[in-house]
Amino acid sequence: MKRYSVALAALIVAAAAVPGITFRDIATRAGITATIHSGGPKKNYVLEVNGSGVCWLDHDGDGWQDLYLVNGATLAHLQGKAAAPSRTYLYRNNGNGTFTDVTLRAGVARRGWSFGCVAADYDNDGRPDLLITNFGPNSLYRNRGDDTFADVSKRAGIEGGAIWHAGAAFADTDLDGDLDLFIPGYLDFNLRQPELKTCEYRGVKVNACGPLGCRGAPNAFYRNNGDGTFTDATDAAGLADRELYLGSRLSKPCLKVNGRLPVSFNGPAL
Ligand SMILES: [Ca+2]
Ligand SMILES: [Ca+2]
Ligand SMILES: [Ca+2]
Repeated sequence: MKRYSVALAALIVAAAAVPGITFRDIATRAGITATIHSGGPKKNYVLEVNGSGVCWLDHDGDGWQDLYLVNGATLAHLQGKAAAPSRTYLYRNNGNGTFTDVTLRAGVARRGWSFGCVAADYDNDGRPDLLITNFGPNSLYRNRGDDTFADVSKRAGIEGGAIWHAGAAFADTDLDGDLDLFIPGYLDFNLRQPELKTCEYRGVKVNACGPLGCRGAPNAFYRNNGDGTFTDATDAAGLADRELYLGSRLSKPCLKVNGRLPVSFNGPAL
């Protein structure tokens, strides 16, 4: 658990190397005060090690980028022994350096263990929609255009089953004008697996040793049908992950190959 800060440490370090550029942490003053959870402080399971993602999107079309914060949960919640400690957050940009929490009004509060998000206009209505990748079935929220979203996960057919999803990417792979969707599976994880063994990282004993020896989870590629639904075309597209690598991050290079955007994801199981 940690207090979320807009001033990311990596950015601060990078800025320090550039004369004349400095960053200040203004998260609290800006009204971004969400608490982000990722298991307990001991990090006995690999599920607790990864943090969660953020999306910038202008959900209400006022020209100001709004902020969506994905959130995690606890093992007790996963086991049904406790309520989720928090939820996801949508902060509306007020255009004056401050943000307002509009999550509940917008209908995008999700309580559970989520990892990533992608803002994209999957239904081509000109408004950004939100895909949330979860430990478990994924979530898709359609932007209604009235500052609210509809949960269309089941109808869209992109939930993907009870596996660990981390990253995702939209791309119009067949050039029909509709964004298709690739969601790699990360780890085949359940709480029956043993807790992490303590290891050393740069001479310090830590519990978070990474997914050493864990099997990966399968990928899914969904072709956009253009009517608000997707069809699982993983095998037909040649994107089935027979070796069960660990898919966690995605990139869409600007380079086009034969007029198409290639999508890559990270490498083999450790
Ligand atoms: Ca906005
Ligand atoms: Ca849309
Ligand atoms: Ca397409």
